[in-house]
Amino acid sequence: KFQATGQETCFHGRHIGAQIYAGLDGRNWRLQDYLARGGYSALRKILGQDGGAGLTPEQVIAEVKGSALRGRGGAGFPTGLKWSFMPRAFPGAKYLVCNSDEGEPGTCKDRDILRYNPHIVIEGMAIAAYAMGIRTGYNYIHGEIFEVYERFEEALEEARAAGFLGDDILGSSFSFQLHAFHGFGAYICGEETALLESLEGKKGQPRFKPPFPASFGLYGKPTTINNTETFAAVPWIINHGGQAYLEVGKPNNGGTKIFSVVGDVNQPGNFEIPMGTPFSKLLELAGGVKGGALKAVIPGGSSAPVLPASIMMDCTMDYDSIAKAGSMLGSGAVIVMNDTRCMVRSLLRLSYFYQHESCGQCTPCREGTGWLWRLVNRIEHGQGKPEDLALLDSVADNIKGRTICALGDAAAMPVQGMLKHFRDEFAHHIEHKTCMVSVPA
Ligand code: L3W
Ligand code: SF4
Repeated sequence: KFQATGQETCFHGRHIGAQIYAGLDGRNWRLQDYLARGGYSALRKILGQDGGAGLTPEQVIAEVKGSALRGRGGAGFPTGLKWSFMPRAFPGAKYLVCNSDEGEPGTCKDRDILRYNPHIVIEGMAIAAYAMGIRTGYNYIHGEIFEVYERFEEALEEARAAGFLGDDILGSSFSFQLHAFHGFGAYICGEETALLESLEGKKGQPRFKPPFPASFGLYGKPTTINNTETFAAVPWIINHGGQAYLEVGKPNNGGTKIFSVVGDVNQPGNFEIPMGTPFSKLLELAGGVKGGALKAVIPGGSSAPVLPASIMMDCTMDYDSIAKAGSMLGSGAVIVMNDTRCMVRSLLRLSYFYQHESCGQCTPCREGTGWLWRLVNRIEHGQGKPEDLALLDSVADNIKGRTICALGDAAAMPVQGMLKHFRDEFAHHIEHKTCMVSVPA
């Protein structure tokens, strides 16, 4: 079913082929190429345009539920369950939104999907719209990747001209209008409710949840938001069945996942592998550790707590295994660090990012992220005090769970992960005013 071809080049690095990246060489993103790869056959199938009986919206949702597909944006929420929240009989407008506002440090998979296989996202969104009775959709694309936005616009034009989007798709009674939206480049606009605010033309600041977008979303209407990679998985599920997708991965963690392997590896890149693949195999695909021995890994984007090599080497790449190890799979950015990396310096870089990206709306995050950054900064620069470690813990604790959106937690968790596993390095910096890593044993 899924063969490792190992030879596709795409963006940077190597890929093992599966449904999203298979056969891509960077030039074959157009509609004719997608059709040649069997594209839009899932849409034809549900609409009964392939000679079959078609699938009802309920059958489509049942397949997605059976696949155990979980949201690929970071939270891993079950996709079929999310789709079932959409009130089908809702009398007014309702919306479908694709979150392509990829901004998590280390993550570079969604832009590659849009760059190399945009029609798979369009097809996945059309299927989702059919399943939930939605007629209007938007793809919110991160503001700093303008050429990806332009490519997606071109793909939309192709799909409209060929009758895969618009009124009475492929001669059926199903109509779906899909538009691309160029975002503004702020990390916080990847948070789903900030994204909706931004899409409405307002300042991108998160809303309180609940209500969730499922009941109060774009323009206050029921809205389903999924990540780019999540939509991209849907055509395969419809073509092969939810059960087949589930079996590619492991129970509760269906299918494949794209991991952006970055940092100290010989061949950084995006790798699409079955859920449940050992981390050691992923590391091997990325060419192994560069410049030293493996020291630590941030397994799910910068928001996830760091794990030391000894724990990480026992993990498989799926939501449950990484959560059990004390971190999270998040958006799938695997940040590899070798033993020359100073953890204080690494945390300083992360803390700077979060205090810079905080939207400033709630006090624990606005003030707390600044505190964290300043504390780590003074430890890094030899001005740390013995009480700073307890203070770091306490500030992180006072942010966690006390903010409107997940950015507060995302700023606190890396701090707590670092202190849990690498406290001695921080203590060394404070005591000796220098870095432990550069001091010979
Ligand atoms: C209806 C309920 N809907 C939950 C929906 C909710 C959302 C999804 C997950 O954070 C994480 C964060 C980052 N009725 C519902 C419901 N939903 N309960 O399910 O919700 P939630 O709140 O668990 O997560 P979230 O706010 O979506 C996302 C982490 O991802 N992250 C961030 C990655 C950033 C990117 C990027 O740059 N684009 O992917 C990385 O790890 O820290 O934990 O749709 O509405 N009862
Ligand atoms: Fe804004 Fe931070 Fe509050 Fe999120 S947690 S709403 S980013 S201030």
